[in-house]
Amino acid sequence: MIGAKVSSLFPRLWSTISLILGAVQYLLHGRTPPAAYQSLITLFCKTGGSSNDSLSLLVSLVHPPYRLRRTDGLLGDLDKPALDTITQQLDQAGYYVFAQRLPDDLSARLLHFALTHRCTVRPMDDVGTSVSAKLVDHYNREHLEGVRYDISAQDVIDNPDVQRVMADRSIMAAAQRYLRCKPILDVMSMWWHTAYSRIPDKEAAQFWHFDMDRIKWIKFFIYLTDVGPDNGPHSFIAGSHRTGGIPSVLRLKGYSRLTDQEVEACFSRDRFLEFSAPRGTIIAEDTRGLHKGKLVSSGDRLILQLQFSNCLFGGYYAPSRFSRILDPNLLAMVEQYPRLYANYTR
Ligand SMILES: O=C(O)CCC(=O)C(=O)O
Repeated sequence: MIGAKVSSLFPRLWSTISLILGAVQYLLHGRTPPAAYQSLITLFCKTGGSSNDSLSLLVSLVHPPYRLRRTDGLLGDLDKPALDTITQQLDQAGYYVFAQRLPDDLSARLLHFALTHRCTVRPMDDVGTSVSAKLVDHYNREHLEGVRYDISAQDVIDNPDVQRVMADRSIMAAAQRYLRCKPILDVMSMWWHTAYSRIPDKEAAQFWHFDMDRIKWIKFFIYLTDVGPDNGPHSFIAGSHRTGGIPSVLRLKGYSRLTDQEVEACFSRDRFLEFSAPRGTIIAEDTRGLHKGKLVSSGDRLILQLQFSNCLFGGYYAPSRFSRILDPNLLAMVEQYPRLYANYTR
């Protein structure tokens, strides 16, 4: 009763109280109450991101970065100047496209895995919420059934080639530098986008949006097929991840999908980026900024994605744990960096 009154009179104050109470519960029980997660989103929409920035500062104090002895790997040997350059561009523009690509044999094996492994067809916007994802034996390029096909997080993390990427020291180093704290690798996903539909689909993330599942995070998108302008390149608005980077007129629409027209009215043309790039390309991006997958007009696109966060406070993801660690480097990394893999080892 009192809560309802305070929340209508002082929404920002109420969200702050609910967030603090939720953070205490999270620290005690490791779970974020739904109301506190909603408050994280509400405060982002109201403050433009300064609420996330303050919380991130606290997390960095509690979990300062690991001292890394080695930072070499799939992205090359990332010495201090290289990490400085990457972090500076991420801070300013919100994205970084690495010159180093995934080795072609690794991309080829991951592509084969995604072509032969079971996956689910994600229900599209026009089918109502009662329809659930359809499990199929494998993604069949000759017989499309939807726009987005997801391979389950469990199957993704149990793949030995994915485990090699998860164990990569250079990717981890870039993530840690950007997050300014010990990172947690908390979301692993792999999905196809297809040319099934002529109109963009919200459920397949083909409308502009920002993410807000965590306090701070960074995603690595790895293309496993060549991506040209017709294959649904990942798209981003440069600099929109910065505090206040999304104008309030868009933020105040809440946590929702936005049309091209709404977004084009707010940013100059030169800020709109489409990442057309060959297979193996790795893009780091702070998806607090506005982004989407462009509609696929021909062919398809396969992505492997890693998300590193500064804390697991926030949205709920079904838990998954490694069934078996098959990559020897990953075993060593899990021992060395327990917080990094806590989401998959608990
Ligand atoms: O498929 C894409 O390019 C968009 C992905 C996306 O929205 C996300 O990972 O948050």
